[in-house]
Amino acid sequence: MKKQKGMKIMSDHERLHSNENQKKLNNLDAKEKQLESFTIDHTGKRMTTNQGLRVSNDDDSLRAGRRGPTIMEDFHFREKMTHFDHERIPERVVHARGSGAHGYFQVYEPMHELTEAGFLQDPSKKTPVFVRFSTVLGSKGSPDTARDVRGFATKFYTEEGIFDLVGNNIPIFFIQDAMKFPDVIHAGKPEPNREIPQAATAHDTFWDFVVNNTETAHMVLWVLSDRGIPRSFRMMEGFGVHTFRFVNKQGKARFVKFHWKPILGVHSLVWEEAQQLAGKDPDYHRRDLWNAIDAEHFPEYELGVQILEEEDEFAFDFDILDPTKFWPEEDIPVRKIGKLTLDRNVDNFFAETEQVAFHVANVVPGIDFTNDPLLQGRLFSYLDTQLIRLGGPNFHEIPINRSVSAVVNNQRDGYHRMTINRGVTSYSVNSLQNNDPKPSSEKEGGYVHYAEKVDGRKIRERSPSFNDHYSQATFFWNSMSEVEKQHIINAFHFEVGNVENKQIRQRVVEVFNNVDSELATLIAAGIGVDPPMAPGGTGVKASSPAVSQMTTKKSPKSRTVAILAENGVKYEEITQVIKNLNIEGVSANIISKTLGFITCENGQEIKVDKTFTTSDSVMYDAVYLPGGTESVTKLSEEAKALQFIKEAYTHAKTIGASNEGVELIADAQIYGIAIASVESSSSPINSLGVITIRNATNMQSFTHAFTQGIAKHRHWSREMNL
Ligand code: HDE
Repeated sequence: MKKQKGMKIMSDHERLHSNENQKKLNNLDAKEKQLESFTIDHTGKRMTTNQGLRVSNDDDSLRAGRRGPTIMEDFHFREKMTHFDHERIPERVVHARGSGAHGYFQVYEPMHELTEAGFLQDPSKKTPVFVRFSTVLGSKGSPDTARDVRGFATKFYTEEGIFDLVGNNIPIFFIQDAMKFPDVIHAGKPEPNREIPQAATAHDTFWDFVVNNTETAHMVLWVLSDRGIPRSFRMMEGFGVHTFRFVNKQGKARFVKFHWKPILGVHSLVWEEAQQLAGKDPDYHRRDLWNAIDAEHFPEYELGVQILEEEDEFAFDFDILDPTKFWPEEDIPVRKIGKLTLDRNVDNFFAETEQVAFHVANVVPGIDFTNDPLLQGRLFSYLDTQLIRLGGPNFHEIPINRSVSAVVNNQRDGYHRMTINRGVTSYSVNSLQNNDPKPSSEKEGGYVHYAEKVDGRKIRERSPSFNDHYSQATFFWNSMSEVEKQHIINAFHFEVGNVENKQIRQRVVEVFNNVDSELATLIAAGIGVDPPMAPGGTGVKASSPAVSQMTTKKSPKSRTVAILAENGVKYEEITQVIKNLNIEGVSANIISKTLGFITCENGQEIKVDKTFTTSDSVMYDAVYLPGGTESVTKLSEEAKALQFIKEAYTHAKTIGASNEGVELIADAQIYGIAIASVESSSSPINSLGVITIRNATNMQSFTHAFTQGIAKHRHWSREMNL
């Protein structure tokens, strides 16, 4: 059942005395109750000023005579305009473009052996969460589908305080030391003289940084892989990236890496599609997330952990404190310990998604840090950035950031302080108020940092164990399927092909020659520079099947199909297919030349959802072409319809066609595949994900084959056929 939202705000008196609402509130979780008390619904209400005064006219300013000047006395005008003038806050310096949703987390079994974290103990308990997904480089209004890393930040509102898992969709990072973060971001952001290009790394400064800071090589390969252009926030993994610590009640610590594994599998767009979407629907991922939750296809991710005993800290040929390295799942398996479900869209983007403030240092007892130098720097940056972005030290009081456990301390004052702290003392130790609030011992739930032994001289030096920049990059390259490798090469050709400085382009080839000679040679072939001068590579032969997307989970659930139809379409065919698709969790849109209704062959009317002008094949996962001579003839004369089909084919999407609809495949100039003919039997024919049928008495076997095709996500072998 969808959760009930949008209750009107009430006074405390009303709230206490409304049994019905009291019942509703009791059913909401702690965080929702808290948010609800700040939520207002305007329905049926009278307009007031911010002082609660009823407003008599909101259209005309107060003026001296009908054609005279506005009068200073007009407090309503001044208040309205002043508020408007101040409605913007600085966007995030990175991850400015994002989308959020509410949900909950449930652990599968008590985790006390590994950690004392309270929210990881009771499988019957739902911990409220808020998740914000984002791109990194683009401004707040930039397109969702830019090639970039995606942020995956989760705020757990636990009973012991807030735990923020501020992760990305790639398990490693560009740099090894936080000191370099401003540099890598400055290099990736638009160039400072003319502020070009927006939300893109395909420019000189980024690649100049890469060739001069070779620790980036591994991450660059990941971003240029399909991971850089996810199909949906719902279909990407999340990673805590750094090595963290789990500590149990007995004080035993282990190293841990956090993973989010999407139930729908890990899937990506194709680059051309991502570029088209940036223009046709820049809100593609935001819309996808919102629509999926609205349709109750709640996004789900399992929380996975990789655990390493402290005594194995040095058992690997990389340093576990180096954030440019991941732990191969084949060596350290990912144990799935719980599930995150996102089941509620926000009520207000600004109040929730824009004002949410994550901080890597927000941890609970049982979760601790390591000396990863990137993590150490982040522990400073996140609190600091909120001070400018949210305008002062009280941002933890903004509803979306409030802890559900009581916040009690001697911190006072500052801009927009909401809490009214009673009493005369705001210091400790005090005797006037019994030294309240008192700290808690570890036993009473007080957070105690893991007592790691640290001993060293003050130096600005990197550990030699961080020096290998290439072995895992080769390992990742080796793990890619042929199709994935080709996509990476294409991405290099686009990215580095846009670099104007030839010397930088040449150096890209030299840097990636250290990873793999074939890779470097293939890069060079598309960017107008020489192939590598000498064979390179690291000699790493191993691979990690877990990092390839080819073996990921497949499901048709929540996918969308475009059905192209005109007057004269076969009613039985189209309605049976839609019904069967819906049973499989696939939704369908009918697309035609104009909005309104189309009249089917039997005279029945069907509503049109979108037109060829308001939609595009890149907005759908698959295309279906139903039969009906008149409909098919009209579509065959509609250039945009034929382009729709051809483009879906080029982007390796499933295409289904029945009876006369099959003819549109050749009309769209798709050749070289087997399709059903008039003489065919009534079984569906599947050729490279193009599923056709003729002469069937019902559409069951067709829809079955079609849905299986959709579940595959893309038919990559088709790319080799183009
Ligand atoms: Fe962030 N990062 N980051 N980052 N990061 C921010 O904090 C920073 C890094 C990540 O949806 C900022 O509130 C430094 C790695 C996400 O609101 C800022 C370093 C990972 C989000 C910041 C890193 C991330 C941010 C900007 C290198 C994956 C968006 C706004 C030491 C594990 C959170 C803000 C949201 C946001 C600093 C590297 C993830 C400036 C200094 C590695 C998902 O504080």
